[in-house]
Amino acid sequence: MQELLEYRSKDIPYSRVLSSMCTIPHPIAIEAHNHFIETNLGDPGIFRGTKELECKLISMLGELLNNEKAAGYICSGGTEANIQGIRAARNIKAIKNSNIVIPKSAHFSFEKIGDILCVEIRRAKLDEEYKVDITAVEGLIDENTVAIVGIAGTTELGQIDPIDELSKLAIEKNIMLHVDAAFGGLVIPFMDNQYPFDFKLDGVSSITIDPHKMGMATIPSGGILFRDKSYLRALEVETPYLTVKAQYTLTGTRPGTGVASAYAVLKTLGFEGMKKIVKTCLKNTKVIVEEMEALGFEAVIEPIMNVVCFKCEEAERIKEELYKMRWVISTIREPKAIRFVIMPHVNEEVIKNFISDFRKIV
Ligand code: 0PR
Repeated sequence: MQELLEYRSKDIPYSRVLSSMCTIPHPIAIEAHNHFIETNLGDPGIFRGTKELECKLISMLGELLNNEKAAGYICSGGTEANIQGIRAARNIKAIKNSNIVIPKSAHFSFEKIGDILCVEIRRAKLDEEYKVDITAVEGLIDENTVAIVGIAGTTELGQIDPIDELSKLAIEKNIMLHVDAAFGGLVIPFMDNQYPFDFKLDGVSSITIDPHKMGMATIPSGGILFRDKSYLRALEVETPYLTVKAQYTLTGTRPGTGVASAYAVLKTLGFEGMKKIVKTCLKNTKVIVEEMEALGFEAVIEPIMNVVCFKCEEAERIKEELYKMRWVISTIREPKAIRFVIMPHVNEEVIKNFISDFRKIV
């Protein structure tokens, strides 16, 4: 145990991390997690209660995303959720040499998707606000396109694509629309400004929404939700010797801890509690913006959610200098900028400490 703790002590605590989309789990999430440590949803006939809980959580998330009929499961994270969303689209369409059209701003998990699923990945350019350009998406669609993708909360800038327009396009072209709301799914519903991004839009067929990001659940807890359960059938394989006859998940053995912890947080905080957390993160994002502007930095876009980037030619050097001081920030390449994610652990005190060290560097 001593050996383990020595290694663990080398990790950088979240109080010095301004680059992560994960955070310290909510205390109720940890308690819930501990009760489910031995559960395996890969064999739901054994873990019947945990499976029932997963169904309840999916209904809860479905309700949040404006669709009581939503079907899906809690997975290892946004990567698996995106894989499964596209895999369902590919299997349903069953076209040879299929392709998907994604925004240039899409998360790198789509690189893996192209490789694993053998679908061609077509990247549509962005407009001046870093949202996907609808005309570019339309221009890339052809008879082999099985799905288009929109991002509700881009990894780098927290921008939201025009999902309503993508939805119209998906309906018109009779193809699927997968929305990657891995981060934004548990932010946007709780913001004062509303952005259409969920199943309320008829063209949306699947949504990635990760409780282990803004849902403050324990890792791993990702989410994939489909418009209805017919999509899950496109993912099924037979499981002859299990307590159930088929499996639609990507992994076999999978933990129930993420289900329990995500459920516990949402149930305990409720809609109003989540709203408060999001409000605080947005307020702290404003604090960072004010501090950075006072130092002469300009935001790449006015932050929509609790992700913000500041133009900086020396972003890489500054990141390295900060890392030597045990601060973790991130950078983006286009445009060259410093990136912050203002998660619940990035409170006013963390910001104050950070800015004080940041000033020394710049
Ligand atoms: N989709 C979007 C929009 C994402 O931002 C991410 C991850 C994913 C999908 C993939 O999710 P998983 O990593 O759960 O498979 N976004 C962060 C990123 O790659 C994840 C992250 C979290 C990175 C914590 C660093 C970190 O410390 O930047």
